[in-house]
Amino acid sequence: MKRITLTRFLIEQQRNEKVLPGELRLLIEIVARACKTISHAVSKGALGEVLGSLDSENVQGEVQKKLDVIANELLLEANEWGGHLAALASEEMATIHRIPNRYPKGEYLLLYDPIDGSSNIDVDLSVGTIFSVLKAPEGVPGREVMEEDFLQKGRQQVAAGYAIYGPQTILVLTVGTGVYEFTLDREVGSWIMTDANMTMPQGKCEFAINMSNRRQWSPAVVRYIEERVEGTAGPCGKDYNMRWTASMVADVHRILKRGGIFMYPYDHRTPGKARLRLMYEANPMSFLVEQAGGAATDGFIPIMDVEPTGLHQRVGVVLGDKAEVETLTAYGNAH
Ligand code: FDP
Repeated sequence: MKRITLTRFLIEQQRNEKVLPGELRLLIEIVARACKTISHAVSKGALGEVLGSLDSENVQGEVQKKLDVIANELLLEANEWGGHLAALASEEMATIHRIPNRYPKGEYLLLYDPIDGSSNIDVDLSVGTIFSVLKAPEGVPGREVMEEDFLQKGRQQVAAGYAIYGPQTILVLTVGTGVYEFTLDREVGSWIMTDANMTMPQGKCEFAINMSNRRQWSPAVVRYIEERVEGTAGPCGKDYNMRWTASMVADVHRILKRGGIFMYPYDHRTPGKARLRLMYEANPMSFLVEQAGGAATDGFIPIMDVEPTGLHQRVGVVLGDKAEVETLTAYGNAH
C-alpha cells in the first residue's frame, strides 16, 4: 500500500491544487506536530503526572485540568516562532496572544481548544484538540492585531481540523477541498493518510445528546428527541440508537465515520444559554461536517453564518446527517 504522509499531502495541495499557500501549509504542519506531542503527554497519564486538576480556572470559570494547561502551552510555543501567525487564541486564555516582537509575523490567526472533553482525561476516555484558521484582515501584520480581527464568521475559515487521542491518534483536516484523515504511525512518527475522502454516511438512525439536560431544552428539541425515542411506534417509524462520549471531538468523529446527528442545543441555562464555543469548537466542526456532506446549524441558521460577537461566545450546536439537521432546524424555526 502506498503511504501518503501529511507532509506529502500538504505539498501536493500546495503544488497541484493551488489551494494552500506555503505559510498555511507550515501552520498546519506545526499544529499537527504539536498534536503528536500532546498525544504523547495524554498517553503517559499518571506516569507523566499529567492527570488531575489545577487550582486555577479559565476565562469561562471552568476548573483547569493539568493537561488543558500543558496542551495550551505546547500549541502556543510550537506556533509562536514560525513566522506564519499574527496572533492566536485559545479556550484557555482570556484574550488573544499576539506574536511577540522578537519573532516574524504572518497573516494567519489560529484558534484552538487544546483539550476538548476534559472530563474524560482522568478516566482514560477519548479527548482531542480542535483548531480553526482564519486570515487576518487587510493591514495585518502591518498593524497590531486586535481581538475584533478574530470575530469573523465560520465561512471565512481557511482550514480546520481536530486530533483525537483515542485507541489510535487521528488527525482530521479540511482546507476546503474535502475532509482527510491521517493516523499517527507512532514508530515512524508520521501522520499517514487513512481516508482520502471522508464522507459521512446519511440516513443512519443514531443521535448524540446529553439526555440529563432534557428539562432545559426548547420544545423543538424535546419534540425531536421524543419522536426518535418512540422508535418504530412513533412518527419516524424506525428505532434510533443513542451515544454520548462527553467529548465533542469523539462524538463528532463517530458521526463523521458512522453517520447520525450530534446536538448540544441552546437551552435555558446561563451563561450564554449554550455550552459549546463558537470560534474554536462549533465553527471548525461545522466546516468539517459540511465538507463531509453533512449540515450544521445552531438550531436556526447555519453555524458558519452566525455573526461572532465575542472570542469565547457560546452557541447551540446541531450537526451531522443533513435530513436530521434539517428536521430539527425546521422544528426550531417553527417556535
Ligand atoms: P469539556 O467542557 O469537558 O472539555 O468543550 C465542551 C465539552 O467538553 C464538549 O467536548 C462536550 O461535548 C461537552 O463539553 C460535554 O458536556 P457535558 O458535561 O454536559 O456532557
